Amino acid sequence: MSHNSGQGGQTLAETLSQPQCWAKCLSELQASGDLESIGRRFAAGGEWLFVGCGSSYYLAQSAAAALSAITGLRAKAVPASELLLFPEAVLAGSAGLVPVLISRSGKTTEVLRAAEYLEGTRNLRTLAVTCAPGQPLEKAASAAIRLSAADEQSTVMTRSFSSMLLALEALAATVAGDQSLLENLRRMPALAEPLPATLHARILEFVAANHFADYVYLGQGPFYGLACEAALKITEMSCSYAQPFHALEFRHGPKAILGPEVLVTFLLSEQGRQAELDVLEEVKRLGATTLVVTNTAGERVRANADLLVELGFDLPEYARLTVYGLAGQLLGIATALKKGFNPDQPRNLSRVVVLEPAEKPEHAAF
Ligand code: F1P
Repeated sequence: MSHNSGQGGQTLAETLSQPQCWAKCLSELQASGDLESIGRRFAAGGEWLFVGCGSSYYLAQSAAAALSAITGLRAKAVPASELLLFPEAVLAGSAGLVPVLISRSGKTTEVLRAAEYLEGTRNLRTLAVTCAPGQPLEKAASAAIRLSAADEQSTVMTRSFSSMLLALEALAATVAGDQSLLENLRRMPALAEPLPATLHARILEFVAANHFADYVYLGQGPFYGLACEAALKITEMSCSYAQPFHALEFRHGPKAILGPEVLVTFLLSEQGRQAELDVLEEVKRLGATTLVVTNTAGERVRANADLLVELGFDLPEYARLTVYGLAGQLLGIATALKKGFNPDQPRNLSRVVVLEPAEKPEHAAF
């Protein structure tokens, strides 16, 4: 069966192609030697700043958390607009900063202006991460990681998100000199290969059998950015209302909305597992429907998950991070189709947000 025909066929085909795409991106990066040369060039940096917009910002959040855990270096993520509008707050106290500008298209105005500001006004050397070589971002930055194989035709980002995150994890492993993590990252795509098709079928069935009014996505540490991205997927594709939270933050007010028509998706970490499982049990007790993505499900997960996605990969947590994005992408596609939306033509969205010069605020950085 071709996944390329009909409504949402393009987005679905790109989503399902991820394991092959990851393998290709990693082998091209290995062949080019880019990660080693970029790692050497920026190794002296004491702090990393990941910058993007939309999905690329959420990927920046996960990449910052992953880089800190892998290298022990300080890292944070901001939307490009925050850097442009509040540069003193974002850059306060930073020394030896390595800014990483993330943009699938390499054309998003805010990201380009951030690159120009950091390179020009701040005299900092920046790294671009993009799926579109030859675009203005690559020219504005001092170095670039290019992932042409991950580019999409779709407006909504799926494999570009996961592949750019994977490349940044491989860069972190290179900076840390962690050969074992690099090898595990390279083993991951083959292990993930059977997952998209089976998960797609299960999610279609789950969506057909249930009605949801609201969507919540929970994750801690590097999973928080992935939770934000999953919420964005269902919003972009199906025009549903969705909110992401750090899992334990959900208790502090938001749980008021819980009921059977609220689908709560948990991206369970290993590090925070016990505390996150307590939230899962509470959410279930309060009557919500739950979707759990985890590597290994124990009894507590099984008893509280309405839909369980158990990866079962013999890999460390940071080598399988990108795979946790798949369920949210497929849920977005299935929900869009059920609600009569076409994921290939998301309402009100364009593939790139390009601002006219007239919209440039009167501010030093912007
Ligand atoms: C980022 C982005 C997308 C989003 C939207 C517009 O683009 O915000 O995440 O889906 O349709 O662009 P980029 O800077 O990564 O190209």
